[in-house]
Amino acid sequence: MNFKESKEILNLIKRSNNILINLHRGPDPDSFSSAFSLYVFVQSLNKDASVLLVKTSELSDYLLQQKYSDLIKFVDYKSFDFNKYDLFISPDSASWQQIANDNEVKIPDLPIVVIDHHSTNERFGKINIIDPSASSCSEMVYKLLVDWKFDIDVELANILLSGIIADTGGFVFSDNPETFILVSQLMGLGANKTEIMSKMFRTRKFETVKYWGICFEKLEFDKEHKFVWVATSYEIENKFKINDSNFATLFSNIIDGTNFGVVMSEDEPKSLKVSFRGRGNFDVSVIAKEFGGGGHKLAAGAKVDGLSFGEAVEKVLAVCRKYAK
Ligand SMILES: [Mn+2]
Repeated sequence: MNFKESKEILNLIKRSNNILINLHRGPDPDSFSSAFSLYVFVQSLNKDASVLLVKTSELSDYLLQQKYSDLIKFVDYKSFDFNKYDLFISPDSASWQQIANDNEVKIPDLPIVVIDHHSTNERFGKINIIDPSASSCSEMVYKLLVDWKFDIDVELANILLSGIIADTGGFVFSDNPETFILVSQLMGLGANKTEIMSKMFRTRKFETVKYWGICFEKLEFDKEHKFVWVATSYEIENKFKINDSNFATLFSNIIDGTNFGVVMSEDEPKSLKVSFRGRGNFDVSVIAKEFGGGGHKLAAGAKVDGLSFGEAVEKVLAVCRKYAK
């Protein structure tokens, strides 16, 4: 058994009929892959299942092209009626806030199974499997499916591998040898690593690359504190409307002489999305935490709401400088 909780979770699923599975706000491919892998499994047991996403979130171009993306139910957790459901499975989500995207929405009164690899996870479930050494939640779901002796077909192997590839930034952010053993197993089941990598990292719209040009142009180097940063206002975001630029992951953390990179974008007026990407041994998750965000040592994120663009950017930079020392 990969997890001591595997059997208990399986029993819980078997006893349930209407099952909810969530994507976290601003879903990434790992959120998507882990949720729909669980969806496929639950469906195989003839259960009714729904995959929920808070309606304030948008899907990236990459996710829009994936099978199952049209099954996502966009919901307002504030008014959602949980009554007819008997189980809530939450993959890749560190807190209820990351699911509901609203501090006022209370955790629903039904059994919750939390499966996550964020060290910042708040353990808000009845059963919580948290493994910060896992590269991705998809890796954990794969191990659960193995424990449940599920017959993983080529399609599911591809979905699972996509989640692992995404969260490791194309195998850059993982040093756990076990991850590569699991990757090898998924490839053995028919998953196509080259095709996934090509679609995820080497296929971008022309407009996205032009948008990156603006980010490069605006990139600043704080030499004293050894980090680079860029901030784009709502005016720019609204003009390009690019919801999956990946500038942070691809470029903000490759610059010589830096410990980390910060990419800020005002996606909505007075709502600044902040992505931190560490380099080497620098832990950016502590900076994200100061803003109520979270994530991993080398990749973390947060949101700063309610301040003007200039004020929000200054606030983020001040905290970055505090931790840079
Ligand atoms: Mn993840």
